[in-house]
Order: sequence, then structure tokens, then C-alpha cells
Amino acid sequence: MPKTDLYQSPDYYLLDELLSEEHLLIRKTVRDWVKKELSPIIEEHAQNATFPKQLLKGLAELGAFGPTIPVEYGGAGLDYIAYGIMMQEIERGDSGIRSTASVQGSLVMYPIYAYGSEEQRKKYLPKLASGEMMGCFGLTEPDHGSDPGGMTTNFKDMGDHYLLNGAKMWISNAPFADIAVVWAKSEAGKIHGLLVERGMEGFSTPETHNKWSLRASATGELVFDNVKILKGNLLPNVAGLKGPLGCLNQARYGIAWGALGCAMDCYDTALRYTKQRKQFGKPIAAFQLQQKKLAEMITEITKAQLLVWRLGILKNENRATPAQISMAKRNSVETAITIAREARQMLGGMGITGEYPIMRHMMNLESVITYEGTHDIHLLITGMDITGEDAFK
Ligand code: TGC
Ligand code: FAD
Repeated sequence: MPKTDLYQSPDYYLLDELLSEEHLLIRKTVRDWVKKELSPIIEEHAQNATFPKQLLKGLAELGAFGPTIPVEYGGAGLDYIAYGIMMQEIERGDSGIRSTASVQGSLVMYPIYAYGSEEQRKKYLPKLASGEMMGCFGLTEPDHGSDPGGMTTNFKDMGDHYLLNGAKMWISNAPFADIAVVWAKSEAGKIHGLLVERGMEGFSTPETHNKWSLRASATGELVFDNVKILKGNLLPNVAGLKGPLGCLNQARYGIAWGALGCAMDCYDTALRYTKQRKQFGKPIAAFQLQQKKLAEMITEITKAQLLVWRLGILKNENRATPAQISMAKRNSVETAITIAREARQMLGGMGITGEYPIMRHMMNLESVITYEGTHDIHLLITGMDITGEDAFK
């Protein structure tokens, strides 16, 4: 059922004053699009577990595919604050749709831009930016998630081509992607990125069903059975785990902003609801227990807003470290999931329905807290950064 989207973003510390006119315009443009195009249809897609493909064109027109990729390759050529704002507004609508944008921009376009040849950049980037071509990113395997360095997907040098074998699992956009950036080991055991195109013999992308989370996002496997890969499809300018992890820095940064969008939407919804809903003769917002929840929510949102804004400035200056990005991703997702759980209770029975976005955000965030590095992996990254001790192995 189409509903009116009344969202207003909380800005308790007047942080909008830190944004430029251009940032504010981008935010308004994306927010208007989310209200008009995404909000009216997303609940039905989530309930039916279908991906709203009709949104792809609009996302491309907003510049959400490759916001920081230079204009000459079809990207939007924007700074990192603009990229963060876009992801926040889109994820405010739905984490699954932000996922699609993150994967396309940060995990497909970024590696082609950062590690690809000039020929690969020119061939793929403009089509990916316009949404004419969609991509996915294959790092995780059935037996190697948090520990991608243990991957077994591999390729052999056959002289004029490579032969790729193995499988990837939990891959966002896989069921409809035209191209996959796949990380695989050479015979020497070095990790490389390969561009695998739909239609290559031996390459299939079975869809993953029965998800209770990110239901409006398509997830699948990538299966490689002696797939013949032209040598020109290897990304020439990176080798080793730092290749895929470098892409994750980009995507995790977007999630740090994006997940906060869910937190802000849940807070905004709960604030409006509790001011209107009356029990015992007065609005439930007048009860101390409800005020405690709302006050704690806005405090945590404000702290997280400051963190991601500062991280954006450091990214713009090329000074943000991977560990700083981990801290922000972890903090934003934890903030969002805690707020979503509290907000759901504040709406009572209505909180479990699709009339409000809270339960959908809450379930989506169960994936967001796991992908792009789990909550605990990011904690261990911070731990290693501050102590110098590696507690992973
Ligand atoms: P380790 O020995 O620490 O590092 C190996 C090499 O990588 C370098 N490195 C990084 N480089 C760039 N950025 C980073 N963030 C980096 N972290 C490490 C490191 O310097 C080293 O370089 P070199 O030159 O010395 O070789 O690696 P490790 O095997 O001990 O693993 C470390 C660990 C656990 C932190 C890492 O592997 C990790 O982050 N695990 C989590 C896996 C993960 O995040 N997977 C995400 C899959 S993609 C996804 O979820 C997409 S969801 C998309 C959506 O729908 O939005
Ligand atoms: P595991 O690594 O098996 O972890 C299980 C638990 O063990 C976790 O709690 C973890 O924190 C803990 N753990 C692991 N190692 C340690 C340790 N050293 N110390 C303490 N605790 C530890 N991947 C892609 O490559 N591309 C995608 O597009 C993509 N999209 C996804 C979409 C969805 C909806 C989901 C759910 C996942 C997606 N992923 C994708 C995969 C995602 O990145 C992995 O699920 C994630 O990295 C965790 O790996 P795992 O599921 O194998 O869990």
C-alpha cells in the first residue's frame, strides 16, 4: 500500500552547517527521489523478496553508481562527504538498495578504476555508471568469510587464457549482474582480481533464497567450472589481499554513513508516533521511559553523525586509515540496530507491521552488521591498531 513518507532528518547539533550548498542540494535531490520512487514500493518488494529493478535507472541518474569516480569515466566526481550523504539517504530508504549502490560503486567500479588498465576503465566504467551494466563482487566463499585470505577459488595460466575454478557465496547483485569482480588465487598462491562476464561458459549465479534480511536485495552464488578467462580480464595493477580489502575500505565508509540513515529514520518514526499515540490519557511521549529512549537515541545519533563527518573530511584529505573506517562502520551499525530494536518496541504492535519501516530496517541491519566485516572483526581491527597485537589468528 503506498504510504506518505514524512521523514525529517534529525540535526541536534546543527551539523548541516558543516555541509556545503552542493552537499545540501545533493541530499535534497536524493531524499526527494527516495520519498517519491523508493518509499512507496519498498515494503511490497521486501515482503515479496523481490529486487526492485525499476530503481536502477534512477540510482544511476542520481550519480549513486560511482559518486567519487572521475567524470571522464562516467562517475559523478564528487567528494567523500557527498558520497556519504548519498548512501545515508538511500539506506534511510532501504539497506538493500544502498547495498546495490555500494557494490556497483565501491566494489565493482572502484577496483576497475584503481587496479584496472586504461582499456578496462574505458570499456566498463561508463556503462557501470549509467546502470547499462550491473556488477557484483566475489570475495566470500562457503568456507572463507572473515578469513578471505584462505580462499580456494583459483585460476591456472593456460598460455593465451586463464582457467577459473571455485565458488563464491553470499554475493549481492549476483543473480542479475552482467559482470563479476572475482578474487582468486594464481598457481603461485597470489590473490588477483578477474573480470568475469555473464554468458562465459561454465559460469553460473544461482540465487540464494529464504533470507529474513535484505529481502529487497538479490543475493546469490558465483560458480566457476573451468571458466575460460581472457588474459585482458585480469586487473593488472594489484596483487594480494590488499586488493579486495582496499575496495572494502570504500564500501565500509559508505555503510558508516548509510546505517546511520536507518537510525535516523527509526528515531524520526518513533518520535512522531509517540507524540501522536495516546495511552492513559496522554501522548506516550510524555512518559519518562519513552523520553529516555528518545533522548538516548538522539545522543547516539549525534555522536555518530560527528564521527562520520570527521571521517569524510579525513577521506577527502586521503588521511583516513582502514582502522578508522572500521571503527565508524562498527559504531554506526551498532547505533542503528540498537535504535531500531528500541524504536520497534515504542510502536507497540504497530512496530511489527509494514506500515512503518522500523522492522524492515531492523532485519536488514542483521546483514549489515555481518557483511563487509562482522561486528567482532571490526572490533579486532581496532584492537590490533591500538595494541599492535593481532588477535585474529
Ligand atoms: P592481513 O595479513 O592483516 O592483511 C593482508 C594484506 O592486506 C593489507 N590490508 C589492507 N589493505 C587495504 N585496506 C585494508 N582495510 C586492509 N587490511 C589489511 C595488509 O596490509 C596486508 O598487505 P601486505 O602488502 O602486507 O600483504 O590479513 P588477514 O588475512 O590477517 O585478514 C585481516 C582481516 C581479518 C582484517 C581481513 O581479512 C578482513 O577484513 N576480514 C573481513 C572480511 C570481509 O570484510 N569481507 C567482506 C566481503 S564483501 C561484502 O561483504 C560485501 S557486502 C556488500 C553489500 O551488499 O553492501
Ligand atoms: P564467519 O567468518 O564464519 O564468522 C562467523 C562468526 O565467527 C562471526 O560472528 C565472526 O565475527 C566470528 N569470527 C570469525 N573469525 C573470528 C576471529 N578471528 N575471532 C573472533 N571471532 C571470529 N561477500 C562478498 O564477497 N560479496 C558480497 O556482495 C556479499 N554480500 C553479502 C550479502 C549478505 C546479505 C550477506 C549476509 C553477506 C554478504 N557477503 C558478501 C558475505 C559477508 O561479507 C560475510 O558473511 C562476512 O564477511 C562473514 O563471513 P561468514 O558469513 O563466513 O562468517
